[in-house]
Amino acid sequence: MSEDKAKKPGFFKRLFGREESAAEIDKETAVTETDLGAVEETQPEKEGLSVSAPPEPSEAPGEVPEDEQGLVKLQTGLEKTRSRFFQRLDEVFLGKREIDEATLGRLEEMLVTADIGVKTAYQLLEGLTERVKRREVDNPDALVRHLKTLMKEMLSRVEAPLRVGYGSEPFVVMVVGVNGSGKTTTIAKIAARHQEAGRKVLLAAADTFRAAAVEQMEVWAERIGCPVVKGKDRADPSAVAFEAVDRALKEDMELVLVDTAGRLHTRVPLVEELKKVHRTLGKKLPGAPHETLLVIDASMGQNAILQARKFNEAVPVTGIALTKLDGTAKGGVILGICNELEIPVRYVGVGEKKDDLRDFKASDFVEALFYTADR
Ligand SMILES: Nc1nc2c(ncn2[C@@H]2O[C@H](COP(=O)(O)OP(=O)(O)OP(=O)(O)O)[C@@H](O)[C@H]2O)c(=O)[nH]1
Ligand SMILES: [Mg+2]
Repeated sequence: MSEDKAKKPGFFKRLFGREESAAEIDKETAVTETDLGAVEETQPEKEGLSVSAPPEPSEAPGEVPEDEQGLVKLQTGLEKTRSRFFQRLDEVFLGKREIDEATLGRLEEMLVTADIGVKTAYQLLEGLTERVKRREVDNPDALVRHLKTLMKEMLSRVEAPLRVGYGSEPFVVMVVGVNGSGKTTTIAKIAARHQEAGRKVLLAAADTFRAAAVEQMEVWAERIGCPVVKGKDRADPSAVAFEAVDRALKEDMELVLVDTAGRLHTRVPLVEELKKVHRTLGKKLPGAPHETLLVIDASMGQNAILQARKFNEAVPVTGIALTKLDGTAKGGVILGICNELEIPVRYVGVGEKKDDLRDFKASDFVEALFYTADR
């Protein structure tokens, strides 16, 4: 990159993605910045899925091969995060050819107030400052390149896609998360993927807290073409989970996905309920659940980390699915999650349709974040 280019305002915007107006960003921020307590209240009962009708299935695949199509979705999904991130990075380097102390100060402020979390921000900053001091990095372009490398290193520590072990017994996944985070949708996406690969999948509607949750699960099950175990209204979720594993064992099912309620996670009853479901699964099938997947809505920003900690106290979370990356500018939270929680990130959700789930891959993620159509 020429230094002249770097000097011009808007350089990073042009280099890294489309421009997003400040008004758009503010609007997005205003909607999603809630405290942990407010999360439960502000999760909308959106039209569509959370009531009963899932969105229409994706169109038939076009010319783009599936994996590439998935990458495009990731790139598109990260558009808001990319715009916000680079708009701010752009401001840091405005009119700068070299990296001086003032630039580093602005970079510090930018990273610390980004959605990645203070601890993670300082870790990245430290790595960058070290390079600057050693004179290995002396211009904005090199600094951004190095930032990208550091991010990849950080994220790759938790890259561990869920590998479902198909054995003589069913592989059981218990899915937890606050209401509206995308649990049921993520279950449907995972189920569809395995069902399409010819596996025998069973869904367990153990979110018996509200009737609509069971209905939603049934609609998905029908669409995907797999059976669902449900209890009566307000049935004991553990009983549903037990029955599901029982059926899976009898019918040689290979994968069981257990949905749970997400409400009131800060109150004792839900925590106790989740513990009981977890225990019951293990009693019925030693070793189950083989995965306890925490679904987190990326737009929760830093609250996502708090939520993860709370759930992890209730049941040992073994993996994370980060959803709704497509609807937020706060996708940077993934860095904080990876760095502070050290729980494997299994999936990223980039839309409401059944194909909108990708295995989390650090390199793909960072490349998508830094993606520009011009290259
Ligand atoms: N844009 C987008 N929307 C998503 C994604 N995942 C889920 N959603 C939407 O988020 C809303 C809530 O999803 P659900 O799957 O019902 O969430 P839940 O955690 O099961 O919610 P409760 O059953 O109320 O606890 C629905 O409208 C979904 O379509 C995603 O990756 N991107
Ligand atoms: Mg649900």
